[in-house]
Amino acid sequence: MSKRILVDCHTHIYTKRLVSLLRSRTVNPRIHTNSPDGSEKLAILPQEVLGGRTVGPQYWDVRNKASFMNRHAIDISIVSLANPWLDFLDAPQAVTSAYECNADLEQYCADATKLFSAEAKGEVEVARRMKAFGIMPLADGVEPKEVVKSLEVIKQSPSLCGAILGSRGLGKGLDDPALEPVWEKAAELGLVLFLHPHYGVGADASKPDGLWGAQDNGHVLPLALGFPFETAAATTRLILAGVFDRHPNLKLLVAHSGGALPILSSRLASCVAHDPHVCNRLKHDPRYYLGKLYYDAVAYGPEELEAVDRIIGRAERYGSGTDAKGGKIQDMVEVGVQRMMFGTDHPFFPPTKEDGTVITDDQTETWRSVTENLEAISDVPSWSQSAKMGVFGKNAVRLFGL
Ligand code: 5CU
Repeated sequence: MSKRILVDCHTHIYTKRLVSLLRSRTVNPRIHTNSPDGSEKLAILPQEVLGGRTVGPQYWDVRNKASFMNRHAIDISIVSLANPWLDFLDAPQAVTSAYECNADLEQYCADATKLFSAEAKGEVEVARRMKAFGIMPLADGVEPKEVVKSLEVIKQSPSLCGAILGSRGLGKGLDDPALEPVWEKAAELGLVLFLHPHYGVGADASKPDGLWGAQDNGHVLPLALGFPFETAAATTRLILAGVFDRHPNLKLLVAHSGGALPILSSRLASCVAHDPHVCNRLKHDPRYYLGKLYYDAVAYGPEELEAVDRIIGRAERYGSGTDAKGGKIQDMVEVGVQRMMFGTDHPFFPPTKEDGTVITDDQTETWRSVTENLEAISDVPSWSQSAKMGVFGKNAVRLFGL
């Protein structure tokens, strides 16, 4: 059995330039020090009126990311900018900022290589250990040709192996026809696009004071439910707009194991089948397209991972029309799992103390959000050892050409 390689395909940072920008702002997204203890808080979610999450160097310092990787035996990280990316900037700022961020991300990876070279332990060649998703200038009013240009820049950047994006696109969502050249270019260049939520669907259940519910539920509702529904809605809009029919080679990695989409996919298929207007514009049953996507394995439980694998595997049955024909589910086991990849969501979800306070100095702690996701992969009953090795890292090595 070959040695395990662990690749973290879902791990975030803010570049130092973005941190300075967030510190200079008086409305969300911003970093402020208005909390009672005066510590810096990152307030990014749209309804987050008070507070935010405690931030420190783990959000921007490469030494911190390297220490986190070494502590958790992560061989390779593909870092991505954290939400809300450049969504909040005006068009000229977004275009300039995308160039700056992509240069800063390249430098971040170079700095990591220097750090890892100084330590030089581990099996993976140091220059391969830190990679990044680039960023496109997706904000209101940006010309699609600027977005296309950014993909060309990303393709030329040695450490960038795809691009992260949210669900807003140029302000009208991802099924905006203006984005057509973007999908075309990403598919042509073979770049993986990583779709990640920020706004939350159903987030309007919040109260004006930002407590999300009649009780103070902290960040639980928007993160656990709002995020996955947003991801499901954004991916569904891409599918229903025929984007994967026109660009079958488009590689889309979907955050949090596809959010709510896998479990709702047969309901989606039924709703489409009952709506000829929508049904007639698609080449396939909606479930087919789930087999064309890639999924992180940030689901925290073996049962959920197994269900996603089966649902993706089942998609093959819907390849040639709108009926379910051929292939038993058992035949499809380990088709889906080859499209799934380990992730941590670092530096979000840091360890907490028993009294509930967040541990901000995280240089020594093992993070539950990591161990839970590792154990979930190890514990999927139907996965062979080689399928698990794929999810730990080999699938990502293959997809990203690492
Ligand atoms: O804690 C949070 O708000 C987040 C976030 O904003 N983005 C993310 O990827 N994970 C957690």
